[in-house]
Amino acid sequence: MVTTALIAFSLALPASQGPGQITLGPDDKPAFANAPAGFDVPREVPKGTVETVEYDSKSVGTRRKLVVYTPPGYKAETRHPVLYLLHGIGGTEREWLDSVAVNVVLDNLYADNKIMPMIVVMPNGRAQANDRAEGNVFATAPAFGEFDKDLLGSIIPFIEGKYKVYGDKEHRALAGLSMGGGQTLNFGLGNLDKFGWIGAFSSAPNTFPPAKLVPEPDEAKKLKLLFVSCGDQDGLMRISQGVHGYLKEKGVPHVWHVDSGGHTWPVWKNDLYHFTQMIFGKR
Ligand code: FER
Repeated sequence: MVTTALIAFSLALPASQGPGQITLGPDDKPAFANAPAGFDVPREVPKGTVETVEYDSKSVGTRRKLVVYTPPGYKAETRHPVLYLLHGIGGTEREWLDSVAVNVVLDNLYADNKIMPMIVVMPNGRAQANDRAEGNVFATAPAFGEFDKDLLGSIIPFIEGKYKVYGDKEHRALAGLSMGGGQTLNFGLGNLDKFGWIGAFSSAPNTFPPAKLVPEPDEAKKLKLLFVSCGDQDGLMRISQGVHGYLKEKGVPHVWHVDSGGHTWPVWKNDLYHFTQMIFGKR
């Protein structure tokens, strides 16, 4: 397993060696305060459930794993909205859960009446037969580009068959960090009929150029939420800045949140805390 810390280290290289120089502009500031202390610490509140399940991937041709969180009180009779949450280049379907207790964050937010009850699906975005984070994970980048076929063709139908969920874009969100942020922008903005809520955290160089991402700005304006964020010390900042600048120029409403921090988990935990409160409406 290649740790995110190693990738964070490589992205913290001096600008001359790293992926890009960071120059902050006047728009590049936080949209939110930090999540309150203890937001990710278990409390005496009703608990959701986490399970790992397997599905047949038609596009990869293998049986693959994904992690599913169902909220407290989930009953198979009640329909729920679904957030598909994608990991980074060094991760697998376990990365979000192993790095931040996604279930605890959501249980606490739910107990505080701050989120709608939702199912969170954490798939493996490396769409290839060996989908473990082994060896040179950067060499697996092309497989992240193939993941849309698996997500749309196998994962979403599997989830909608197995769980009691809504099947429309108003009840389907896509979010991810780094490689998963790029996938979210590429696949979410590329399938505006499928996703109503999009959250791209610290997106990586797999992100399509803005004009390819948003060829028809009027269509993207119909999204319920487009959330773009990055840490102010992240060597990949220029990618998110480019997306924000283009959306602004084209008048596409979006949240632009520049957190303090690098290409690291404190930033993504905060994104999870805020993004989940903004999707699927209010209780
Ligand atoms: C790159 C730098 C970073 C790249 C991918 C990443 C594909 C991804 C980082 C992550 O997911 O944390 O040049 O190229």
